[in-house]
Amino acid sequence: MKLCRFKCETAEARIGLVADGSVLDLTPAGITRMFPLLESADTMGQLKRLAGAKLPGHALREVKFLAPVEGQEVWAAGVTYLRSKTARMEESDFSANAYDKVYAAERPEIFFKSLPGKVVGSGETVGIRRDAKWNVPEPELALVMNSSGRIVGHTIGNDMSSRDIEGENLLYLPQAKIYDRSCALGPWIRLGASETEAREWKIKIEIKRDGGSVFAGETSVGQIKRDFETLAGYLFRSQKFPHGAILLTGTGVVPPDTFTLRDKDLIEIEIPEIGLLKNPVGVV
Ligand code: DO4
Ligand code: MG
Repeated sequence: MKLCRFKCETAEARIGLVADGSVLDLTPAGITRMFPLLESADTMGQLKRLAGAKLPGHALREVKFLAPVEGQEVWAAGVTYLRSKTARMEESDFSANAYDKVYAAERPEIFFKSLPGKVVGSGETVGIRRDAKWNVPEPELALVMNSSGRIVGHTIGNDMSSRDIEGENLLYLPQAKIYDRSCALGPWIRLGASETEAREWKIKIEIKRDGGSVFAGETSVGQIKRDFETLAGYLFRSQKFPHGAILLTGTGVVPPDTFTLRDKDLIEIEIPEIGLLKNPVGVV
């Protein structure tokens, strides 16, 4: 089941279920936030009952999907794929040892990525920093956790990164990762998939410029070195998330070192079992 936040005709955010090319509007049934559903011990049962109720539907083209995030902070795990470790060790002699060590260490790298209100949804512009020369998208599977730390769903994330800033000095990582429009999530949350199922999924990315394709790549979720419970467990250690949390699981696709994003590029990230996250690029 795919749970979404969307707008249609009016400015208010509505909650819906995406199925068969349309969105079933759950708002008239009193569902005005995803939060209670994600906290519920029987999310799927509740949604199945709602899916059978007489509720209005909207064609996909009539709605604007909003980032599927309410009060959740967004965090990110790093260097979870061998590809990410190798690329980062090549990017910086200064930091190579740190990346090598964190890949092998018991404790994962986890960093803060975004406040919920700063996340952009599908169709909205993601940012590249005006003071960076080497900017890339990072297509990642995102875990959606409720306030108990239970993984209740998955969505698609883009952990936009400025590689020259990150490569200059590891202590610049927050500036390479956190700035306006640096985090995209969407288009919605896929509920009910186990980790075993998710590990079969592919993550695909294509970057378009002036109508043509300038980079395409893919990876498999199964290549993530750490299991999801461990990643979620570290995030929730000694820290409470009363609104739940979202955790990006790391990138396994790195464009060649000659590639940098440009203003007006279009980034498409697809996990077929979830959907397509599509964002134009703008300088911030
Ligand atoms: O340590 C740098 C960031 C790593 C990251 O974002 C990733 O591997 O996806
Ligand atoms: Mg990343």
